Amino acid sequence: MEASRIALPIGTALDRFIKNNQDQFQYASGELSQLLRDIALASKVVNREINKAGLIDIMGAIGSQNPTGEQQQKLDVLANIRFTRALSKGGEVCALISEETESFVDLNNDGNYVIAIDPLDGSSNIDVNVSVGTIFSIYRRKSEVGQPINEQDILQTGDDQVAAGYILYGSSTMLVYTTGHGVNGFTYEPTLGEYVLSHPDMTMPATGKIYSINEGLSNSFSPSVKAYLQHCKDKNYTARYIGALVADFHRNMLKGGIYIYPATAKDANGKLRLMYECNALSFIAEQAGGKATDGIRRIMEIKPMNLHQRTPFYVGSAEMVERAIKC
Ligand code: AHM
Ligand code: MG
Repeated sequence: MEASRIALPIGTALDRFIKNNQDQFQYASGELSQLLRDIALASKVVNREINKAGLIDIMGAIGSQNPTGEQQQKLDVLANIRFTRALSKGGEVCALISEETESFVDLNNDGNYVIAIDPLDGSSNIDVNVSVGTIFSIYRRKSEVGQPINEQDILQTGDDQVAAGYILYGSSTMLVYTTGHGVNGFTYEPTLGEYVLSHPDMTMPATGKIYSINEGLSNSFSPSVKAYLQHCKDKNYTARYIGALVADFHRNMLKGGIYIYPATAKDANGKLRLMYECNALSFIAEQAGGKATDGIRRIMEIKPMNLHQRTPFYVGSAEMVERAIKC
């Protein structure tokens, strides 16, 4: 019923927006809407904890490592707990996969959805009060409801996502998501405790002047990545790198730019995880008119072989990503 949908104005509360757009989804039964609400709710709790991180003793490393060998921060762990709890309660989710856990969490065999989440991305920024984010992808299960979930349900490609989004905990907190019908951004109004529509129908400029890459690693970049960086310099582009993917991506989405995490000598497949970081941001980028590739293929076409698989990642304004691919 596309024709009857009312375009909601800036300032519309997230709940109302989700409800208004529910029928865009082919399996509309309210379950996906509920999941988005659950994610929004958990993000408010995480936002509160991040905001008080400097005040109480929840900052700093917890001492354990996550499955890819990095040190976990206390807030990583807390965020993982908050999102897992929020997504477990309603019964819609059959399996949850998280950057912070080795294997998937088997939830409810009657649930229709699989969620992949990076509960707190860019967490090395926590101790220095710089932006961090949450990234999520939502998939329909492939196997029959009621059956135990299997590998097919878990290892889906980015093209199978039915929704994806991120939360940016920055100078203000924003939730940006897509269900495959464009991208909309909501800003958190802390005194009301509500996300309100602030960035309707977000589109990424076709080109821009910002390039975001950890250039400190450039000695180990391939000649083609070096050539693209030279092109950026020849064009007098501006380098901007926060070191928190959501924040770098969000800025480039609004202003036009490219984010690159290429293969390096240390990480032959780059650093970023296909299932927790790259797929969701690729879905959003494409929905906003941008592009995302590993240098050869669209990110969303890559068939994951394991949960914590990494991939080189080039994402952003379409013309800039195309130029990088040409290199
Ligand atoms: P994390 O998921 O362990 O936080 O790592 C992902 C982060 C991204 O947010 C960021 O863009 C990248 O790692 C920065 O890596 P580097 O410090 O190697 O440039
Ligand atoms: Mg991450």
